[in-house]
Amino acid sequence: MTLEDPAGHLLSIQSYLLEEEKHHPEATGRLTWILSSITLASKYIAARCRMARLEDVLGSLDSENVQGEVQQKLDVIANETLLRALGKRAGLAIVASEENEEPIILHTSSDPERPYIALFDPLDGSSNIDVCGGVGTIFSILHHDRRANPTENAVMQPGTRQVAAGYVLYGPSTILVLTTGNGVQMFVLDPSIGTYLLVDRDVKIPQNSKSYSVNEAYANSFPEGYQKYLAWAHDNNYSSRYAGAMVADLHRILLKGGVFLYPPTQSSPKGKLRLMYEANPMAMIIEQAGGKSFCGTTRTMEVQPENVHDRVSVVIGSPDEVDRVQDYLE
Ligand code: P6P
Repeated sequence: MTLEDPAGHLLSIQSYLLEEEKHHPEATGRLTWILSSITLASKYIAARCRMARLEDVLGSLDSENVQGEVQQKLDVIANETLLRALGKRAGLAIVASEENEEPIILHTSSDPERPYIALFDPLDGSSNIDVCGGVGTIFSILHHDRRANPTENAVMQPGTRQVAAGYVLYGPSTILVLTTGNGVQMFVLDPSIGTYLLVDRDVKIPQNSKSYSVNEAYANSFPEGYQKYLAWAHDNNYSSRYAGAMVADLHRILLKGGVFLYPPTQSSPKGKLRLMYEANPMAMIIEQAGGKSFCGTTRTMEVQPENVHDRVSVVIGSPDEVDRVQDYLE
């Protein structure tokens, strides 16, 4: 490892965020404070995931979340951890979670000291927990719109208005990938010192790769364009990888290239993935890394949300691979 190598520097995520602040004279430190609370919560969630079977927090509860999905015990633990970490942090006006029906208003819209909104999927792909599969936390930060009335309407902003986005992948190691609009940075948690260390700056997605990621069990109910694309991919020796957790699939695609698809299906005619706290943050990251993201033929980050839990279809990944899917959809 050399000093020219990002991993050659011993740079924690806190030091990176403070370094970034220097490029923004208008920075107040509130965004840094919010992002650091997310990193704190993710360390606790990572520890709970590692100990899940030993602490008997595997499996599901008898409850369902607002999505009508059976909640895993760790879904609730992860959600409560993020709410506890974020709820008391200066700078936040509203917090919205996949696990909560309504956004949580932390302060009235008149408070200029709270310029941000945080949205998150606390444990994406949580059904993988019981089988030690990859799971993740996805987060998105928006500017608060104090003119919104009622206040919770401030959340209804397209993804282009995101200030920051990121995910944490709880896998063989705990990886945090973050963008604040100035490229994509990658950190790895060193559990021996409890700190995320920078390992890669300005990550770029490969232009192309003969690999796609989709749940082909639903292929017969995909719209025709998607079926034609898959037939073309099968004829052109594409490989298929599907982890059942968007964070795990998209982290692989960010590093190795390829395309992730969640088309409309019979059971999810609008698509299954949530716009505000899954598709939009992942789209910001992938676009900042040089990739593309669409909902059908509309750029993901230009979709105007109507509800905080809106679902969308997704085609996201390497630019050449997304373009090829688009050719079959248009
Ligand atoms: P299916 C996890 O539940 C999730 O929201 C995404 O992380 C994942 O890509 C997708 O749903 C998996 O859905 O229908 O293939 O199980």
